[in-house]
Amino acid sequence: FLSKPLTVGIVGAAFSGGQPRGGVEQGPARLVEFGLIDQLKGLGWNVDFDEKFPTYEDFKPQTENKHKILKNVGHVASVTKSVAESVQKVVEKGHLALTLGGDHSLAMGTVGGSAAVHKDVGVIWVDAHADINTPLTTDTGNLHGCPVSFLMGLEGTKEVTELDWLKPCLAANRIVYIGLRDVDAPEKKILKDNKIKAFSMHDVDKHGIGKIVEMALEYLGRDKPIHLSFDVDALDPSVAPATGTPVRGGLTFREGHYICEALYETGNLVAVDIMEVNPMLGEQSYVLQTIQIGCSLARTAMGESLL
Ligand code: B3U
Ligand code: MN
Ligand code: MN
Repeated sequence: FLSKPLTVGIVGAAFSGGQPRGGVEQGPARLVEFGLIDQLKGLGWNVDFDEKFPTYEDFKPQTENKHKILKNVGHVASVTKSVAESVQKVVEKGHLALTLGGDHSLAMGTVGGSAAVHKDVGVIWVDAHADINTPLTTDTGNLHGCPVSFLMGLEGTKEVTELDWLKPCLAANRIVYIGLRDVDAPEKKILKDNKIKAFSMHDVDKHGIGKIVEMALEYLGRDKPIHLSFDVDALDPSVAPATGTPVRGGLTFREGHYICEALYETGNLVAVDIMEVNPMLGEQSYVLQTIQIGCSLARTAMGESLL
């Protein structure tokens, strides 16, 4: 699905408005500062990168949030719309879209953008959380817990008119989760009712990560374009501590990287998101460790191998 010579378009999504903790908007800048661009060039990629990516401050709406529970809807809507346009442009050119987050509400934009080009895209959503709350089920009102329901157009999403730029673009059978371990009760019901393929940490323990990725690819189709949306909180907090909602019992360092390596090997990746790196959380050494991992996940998804 990618044209030669291989080119990656970097979408720096410096945005934290889908959740309450500041700092995650600094993720992209810190990943770039750490040398990600040169690392990707070192792997042989042409890198399309605009140094001054938007801060999205001027995307703030003039009007107040009118929703009872959902927070910050107008801002999330305008930012995700812009991200969708950026990702779509990259993918249309036959380039890999690498989005650096930023919180995971941004995936409404990233998946929206890739699905606009590839109707049959399969999403591999690596996360501790299912991020499939709807406006009717969310407890927190944080939109980073809801992007998948908006992508699917589940009950209650259509009423959120700010987000109606996003048309339902993801069928329930075009996503596979890996790493789940903190799923709200109504989300469990949504996963069940819609027969959504989800591998929890229990399944990773049971089958091993090799088998899990194989089953995920078998399910989505080996000849289909793939969008990897990687929330670093899928990793164990001992591996990636600097993130807003860490949950113990997560993927090991190797399991996380294995997923990226195996998806690269398919040759079918069209988009990769590295989300929820928050450089403001925790001690400097923990922050650095998490930034390093954000970079190495991206590199392994783009061909860096151990041998
Ligand atoms: N399910 C909860 C918690 C959560 C979701 N995603 C993250 N946290 N990172 C919610 O807010 O919807
Ligand atoms: Mn997430
Ligand atoms: Mn998460």
